Amino acid sequence: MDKIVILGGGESGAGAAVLAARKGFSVFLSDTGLLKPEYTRMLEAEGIPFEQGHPHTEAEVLSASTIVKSPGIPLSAPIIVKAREKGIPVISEIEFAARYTSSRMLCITGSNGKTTTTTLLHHILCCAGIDASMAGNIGMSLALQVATDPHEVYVVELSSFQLDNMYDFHADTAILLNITPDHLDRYEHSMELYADAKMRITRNQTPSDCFIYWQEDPETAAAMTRTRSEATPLPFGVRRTPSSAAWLEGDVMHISTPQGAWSMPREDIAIKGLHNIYNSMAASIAATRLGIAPEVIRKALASFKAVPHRLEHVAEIDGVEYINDSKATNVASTYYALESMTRPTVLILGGTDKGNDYTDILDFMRRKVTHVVAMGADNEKIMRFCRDHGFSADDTHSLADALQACRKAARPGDTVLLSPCCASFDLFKSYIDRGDRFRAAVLDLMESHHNQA
Ligand code: UMA
Ligand code: ADP
Repeated sequence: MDKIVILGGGESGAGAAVLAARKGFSVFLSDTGLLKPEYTRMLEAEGIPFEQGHPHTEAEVLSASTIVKSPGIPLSAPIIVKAREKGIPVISEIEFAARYTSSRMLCITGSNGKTTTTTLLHHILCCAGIDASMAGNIGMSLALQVATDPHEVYVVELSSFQLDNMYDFHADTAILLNITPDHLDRYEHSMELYADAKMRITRNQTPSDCFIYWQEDPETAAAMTRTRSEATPLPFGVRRTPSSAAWLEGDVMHISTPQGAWSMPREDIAIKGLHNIYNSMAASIAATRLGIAPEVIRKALASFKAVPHRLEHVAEIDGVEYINDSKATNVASTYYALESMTRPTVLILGGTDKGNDYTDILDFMRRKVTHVVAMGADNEKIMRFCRDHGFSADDTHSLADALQACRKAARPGDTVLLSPCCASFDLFKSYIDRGDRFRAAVLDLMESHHNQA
């Protein structure tokens, strides 16, 4: 019997193990850390042997006929290098899961906007009465869904880590939102390698499939010269070109595909900011191509609720609006957060820096930011940037101090924006923990304010 070894026992690995067991393989799962109880229970219920809390046992792993690698494990991990030297195929959970389903795959990648666009497209499909589910870099793993809770259509958010080990996978619809620097430590600090990983979303596509991409993105254009796609191109952007499938004319979004053409005023779209217009264009093109009626798509775009931690309005206190954009963990996402600000802004920046070049946001900062509050274990780089460019700034090392500094700096009519440009791991468990604690602290502030009034 073929032996499948699963490396990593998180959401991805546990799901892959269950699917492999149900498909009759001999399965072994190995995790160097400790498994969450929910995953231990899952493996035990299926009778799947596993090891945890110590280095991968080489003899077990290297006797596999196929290895399914969790996305968090880098390709440079010694066990992966050894497996590849031995000629053992190393695939991702998505590649493995897709072998056991013929459901339609609508796939989304990009440096920023994946979760928003995946959730939006899923919302449109649900509004159209389609049996669709989200998978990939979001929610329940694709493998577990294929094994236990199958759907007709999957809207799959794909990270470059997942794409790295995809070979025969085929996306009916591929969306590439944008390519800006992120996760470069996993790609030998090469934008080209990172961009080429993103382009793997178009592998195995044929002219009956479509490739939806942002045509004004220089990195995507460069990557497309290296990787030719057979899929029907359906590009979007602000400006209309002869090949455009979506564009803006004044404040109206236009969609035009062979399956239908329609338009919608920008102000009727629930999620705000130019970046969300791009996300709306991508999701709308995909939905139109599936034959969903424009009225249904328009209604869905108007009723969509922003995903938490992405430009999430938290509260208005003393005329100051507080916005949680904790998911802005790189420069490009903060750039678009600032682009969408309509009021003078007190900006909370900081955390684990990924080699950021803050000059990319300098223009918007000059136009919109009245004060910076640095919030991180080490704020030296941000403080120096603020000094060099004449921004007043506070150097804080906790959420409580950061919020106090914001309270002092913000005037009625201002916005306090948490859009940190950085990962969260210096002071918080994750971006979710950072955003949740920011939201809770602001809501506490609002409550004590009401009690005083
Ligand atoms: N591990 C080993 N050996 C190693 C290194 C790690 O066994 O050498 C183990 C760890 O101890 C851990 C497991 O591998 O138990 C972790 O695997 P993982 O990091 O791949 O995490 P999963 O829980 O399986 O979640 C992964 C994705 N995580 C990452 O890509 C880091 C989830 O995306 C995804 O939802 C899930 O698979 C289901 O497909 C999360 C994410 O943070 C949301 N993604 C990154 C991002 O959005 O920036 C890319
Ligand atoms: P991802 O899943 O790719 O990380 P999210 O939808 O979670 O994307 O958004 C991450 C961050 O990027 C948030 O701060 C959000 O406001 C911002 N963002 C969302 N869409 C885009 C886009 N198309 N371009 C740039 N930034 C975006």
